[in-house]
Amino acid sequence: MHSVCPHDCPSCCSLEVDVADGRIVDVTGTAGHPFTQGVICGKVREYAERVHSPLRVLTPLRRAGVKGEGRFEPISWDDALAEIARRWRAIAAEHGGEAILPFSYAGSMGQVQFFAGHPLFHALGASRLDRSICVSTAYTGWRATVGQVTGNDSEQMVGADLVVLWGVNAAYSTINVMTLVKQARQRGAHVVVIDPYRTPTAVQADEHLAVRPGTDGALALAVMHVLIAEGLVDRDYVERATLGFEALAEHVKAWPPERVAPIVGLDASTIAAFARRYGAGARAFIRVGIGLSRHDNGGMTCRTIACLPALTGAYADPHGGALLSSGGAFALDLRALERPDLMPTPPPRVINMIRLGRALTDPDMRPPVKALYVYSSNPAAVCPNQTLVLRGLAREDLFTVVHEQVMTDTAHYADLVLPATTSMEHADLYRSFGHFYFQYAEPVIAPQGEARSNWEVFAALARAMGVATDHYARGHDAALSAALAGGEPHVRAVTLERLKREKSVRLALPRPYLPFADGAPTPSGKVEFVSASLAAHGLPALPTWTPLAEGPARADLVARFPLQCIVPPNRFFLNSSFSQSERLRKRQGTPTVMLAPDDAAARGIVDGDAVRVESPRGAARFTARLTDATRPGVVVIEGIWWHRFHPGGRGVNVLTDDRVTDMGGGPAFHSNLVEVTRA
Ligand SMILES: Nc1nc2c(c(=O)[nH]1)N[C@H]1C(S)=C(S)[C@@H](COP(=O)(O)OP(=O)(O)OC[C@H]3O[C@@H](n4cnc5c(=O)[nH]c(N)nc54)[C@H](O)[C@@H]3O)O[C@H]1N2
Ligand SMILES: Nc1nc2c(c(=O)[nH]1)N[C@H]1C(S)=C(S)[C@@H](COP(=O)(O)OP(=O)(O)OC[C@H]3O[C@@H](n4cnc5c(=O)[nH]c(N)nc54)[C@H](O)[C@@H]3O)O[C@H]1N2
Ligand code: SF4
Ligand SMILES: [Mo]
Repeated sequence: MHSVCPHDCPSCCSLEVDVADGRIVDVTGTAGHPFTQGVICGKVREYAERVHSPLRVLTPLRRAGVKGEGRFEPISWDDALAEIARRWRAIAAEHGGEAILPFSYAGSMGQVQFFAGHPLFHALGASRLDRSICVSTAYTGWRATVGQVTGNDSEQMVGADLVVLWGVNAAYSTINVMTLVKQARQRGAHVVVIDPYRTPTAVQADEHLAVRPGTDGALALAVMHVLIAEGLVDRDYVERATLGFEALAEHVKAWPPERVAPIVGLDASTIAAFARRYGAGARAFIRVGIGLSRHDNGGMTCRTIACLPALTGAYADPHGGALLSSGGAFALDLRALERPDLMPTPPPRVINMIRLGRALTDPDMRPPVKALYVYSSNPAAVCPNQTLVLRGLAREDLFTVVHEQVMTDTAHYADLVLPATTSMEHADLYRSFGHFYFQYAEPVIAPQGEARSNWEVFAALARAMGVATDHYARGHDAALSAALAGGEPHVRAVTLERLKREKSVRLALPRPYLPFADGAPTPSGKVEFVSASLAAHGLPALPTWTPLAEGPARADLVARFPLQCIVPPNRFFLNSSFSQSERLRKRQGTPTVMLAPDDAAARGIVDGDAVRVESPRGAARFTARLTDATRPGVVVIEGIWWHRFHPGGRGVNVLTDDRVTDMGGGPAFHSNLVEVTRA
């Protein structure tokens, strides 16, 4: 039976599911889907184990122990819904609607489940959540240069001469890109990976540029310096499609490879050779990862990289260009799903999700957050500054509801846990952030236990609270149809009827898709080397590089925390999802920190030692893995383990900070200084 992977992964794979006796028995990738091409990751191959997990929540539960302990007793749906309505009414009456905070992210990328709560919470006048944890920084930077979060279709990279995988570990995070990379390589493309450590993606490349974390902006400036100094610029493209070339040319004179070399940690000759290779022709495709934006300077980094194909004219080449994300191409009319018209005026306050810990513990919050409703996210594990998040979640006076598929770390802190359906049990429409196909999936099995979808629960809560009932009464198909019909023309061409019939429908975009061939949807209509909108926000108008707020330039911190620590995804979890799986935990091994042998020797650490990693925020325990895959001075902690499976009971995000990056209010997950010691 057909399905679609619901997870927050650019691949958004089309799935074939074998079902027997109402249970999932096997999940594989759809061979005929042009992007999936029959390949899916090792996580979703084990989906049967997730759907039928012993940690699955199957009935509503009420807390029977202290917060965090995880003792619960079953209750009925009617009792759970009545209790929520009673508590919310009392809280809203005493403190106002803003004392209620919804908290969600992309547990499901299905548009019904993702947006299901917005109309209810808007109608309640609840605090709004800035869903900034993943792409905000990258998208804000990208838009500054090219106006829209889209780019050249990665299927087009197959014909490229040069493929650059810049800050993306596709072998883990979007495996189908590797299918395309391999095809490009077989046709003769040279593949370069730019990443602080030698990832499995880098191992498969022709060349690995091991930059220091947070220095890609400087590297891109040096590339521009060489392109311009050596006349490797497409004058015709620059003339017709860009703004501010003269100012850029003057500006990058100050960024020769010799100056940049000590910043990025590569030889000047290596940088110049990369620039010349990039400038050799327009048939160069850059796949930019969102991972590299998770730094203090991450927005500017993405903005700067987006300038490169505009210098060489690669944006106009059928096999060149760049893609950060295809997300903005799915230009639905979100008002139909979110219903901002239901909000009171003035609209309620906005709380940045990466500062959840602060929102829950700050004594100056007016009104205080008294009710938290978590769905499609596991903030106890994934949010930065975990210590503060857990302190907030432990508050006795906070009424917390968690709607979940599995008993997560966050669920352990709930007053009420509600059972959620998986994508195998509900219908939804999926958009991707790596390809250009809308997909639709029907349920393939019945809801497990008493599980209900986000839409069903919010519809029931809307009835119980007596708000937004019309929206839910019309049903999710009506909302989806309206969102499609109100979208941009290439979205409008995709109807729900067609999706139900064909399952996967490409956006009505031309092939090859060259959105920036003659300009870009910025205020000037051009690819902007100079951005007046950034200047208006007090940011540099020209691409530039600034040292990390928490990096080697911070002598005060470096004395105590001399190592840079990045915290990218691991292979077998997806954020914290799949950490529930015993099988995948086994394959993943144990929470580890990768250390260069020299750094380890200087600390008397040998491979396999239990170590303590400490940042200015706190400390957690890991197993040391000595490897020359990372350079001295840079340590790597992959993946997010649930606390209860972590030695010491605290995870990686104890180390990370909740300060915001240069743009978009996103987190600087990878800008950490740490020290590692033997435990
Ligand atoms: N297996 C697996 N797959 C996933 C996820 C997962 O947790 N596990 N998460 C999913 C989600 S939510 C997302 S948003 C996507 C993320 O996927 P992408 O945005 O495509 O990025 P990642 O693969 O996370 O990229 C992280 C890479 O960036 C590198 N990096 C870190 N700092 C720098 C830097 O300063 N410069 C450069 N050049 N590189 C740097 C890291 O070392 C790592 O290899 O993946 C999705 N897919
Ligand atoms: N250290 C570190 N921290 C990170 C990152 C990193 O690279 N390093 N990456 C960050 C990124 S990119 C992201 S996107 C965030 C992700 O953070 P989250 O979005 O919180 O991701 P998950 O940990 O996958 O948790 C999603 C939860 O939603 C549940 N769920 C799935 N579908 C549904 C549904 O339909 N209904 C309901 N009610 N629940 C559902 C799943 O069971 C799962 O527990 O984490 C961030 N945190
Ligand atoms: S997690 Fe990503 S690669 Fe794995 S099946 Fe889902 S969409 Fe495909
Ligand atoms: Mo993400």
